[in-house]
Amino acid sequence: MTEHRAGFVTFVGRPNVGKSTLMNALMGEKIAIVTPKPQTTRDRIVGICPVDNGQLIFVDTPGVHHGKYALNRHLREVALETLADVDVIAFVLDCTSVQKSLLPEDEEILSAIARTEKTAVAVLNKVDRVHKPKLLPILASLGRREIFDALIPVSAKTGSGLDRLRHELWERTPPGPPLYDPDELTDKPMRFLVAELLREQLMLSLGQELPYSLGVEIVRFKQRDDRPLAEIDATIHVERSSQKGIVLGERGKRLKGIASAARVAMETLIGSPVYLRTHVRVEPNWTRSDRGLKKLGYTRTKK
Ligand SMILES: Nc1nc2c(ncn2[C@@H]2O[C@H](COP(=O)(O)OP(=O)(O)OP(=O)(O)O)[C@@H](O)[C@H]2O)c(=O)[nH]1
Ligand SMILES: [Mg+2]
Repeated sequence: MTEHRAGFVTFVGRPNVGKSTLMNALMGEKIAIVTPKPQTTRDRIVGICPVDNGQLIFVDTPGVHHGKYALNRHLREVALETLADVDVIAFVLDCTSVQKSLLPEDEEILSAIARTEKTAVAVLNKVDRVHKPKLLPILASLGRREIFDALIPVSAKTGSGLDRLRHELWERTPPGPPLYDPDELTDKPMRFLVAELLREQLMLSLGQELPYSLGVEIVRFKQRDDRPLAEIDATIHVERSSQKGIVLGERGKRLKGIASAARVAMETLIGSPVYLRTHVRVEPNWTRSDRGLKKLGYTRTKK
């Protein structure tokens, strides 16, 4: 019998490169929400994946972005702090947006990875969208850095390269006993996952700017004892009263559609009918101050 292994692998990179899609694809389960908009993920999220004789534990992180607000800084710190707590680092790039040069955020991540002196691999995601020869300059440039043990082109969307990626990560997982209960899928409570599903629908339905101003708080989550029904009350926080009107839409129609889509997703997750009530509240400029972040639960205490 081979030795039992268990270890943490984090996905780190700029926003929108596909870190969350990648974690979900490797898990075969939807753990983290995914949208076409940058800065979707706001917390570190653990996905526990059973593999042969062991556990591969994925840690999804927020995208590293040099924005000026407190929320941008918080997300960057959450991501970079995670590097210290894992066994293997997977640096994720979107090969449709990098051909030759890396952005300052990428450089910052690379320096942080180098400082950890940990095992790292580079994952070039979204290969379904580029002509393979176009990858050569970026592969060469990453190779020259001497930070990465392996350079792995993948498509989280089509699944191409994922078996190799899983294998490469597993090869680098240290020996050790299981770190989580084998029946667990994530470290996050149902309340968190449910809030995320509503935030996902809000982000998908609202225009370019608004998604960053949105925060979702589950104020009540109750599974009924007398029948299979989860009763959920959610508060959607926005930063300005004009945004409240946009979220609600004409006679509340937009929010009704969003809440209905979120409810369906929650029912799939929970496995029972859901009664979802939503309420929109203005929390002025919450993304711009540490106080605002704290109010919405974005604190840096780990896990
Ligand atoms: N074509 C293509 N699209 C992809 C692939 N992987 C992810 N995407 C898309 O890229 C967008 C961003 O994906 P996410 O997984 O949310 O990216 P992320 O890196 O987690 O983003 P943040 O949480 O904002 O840091 C979504 O629209 C995904 O569907 C891929 O392999 N190919
Ligand atoms: Mg993400």
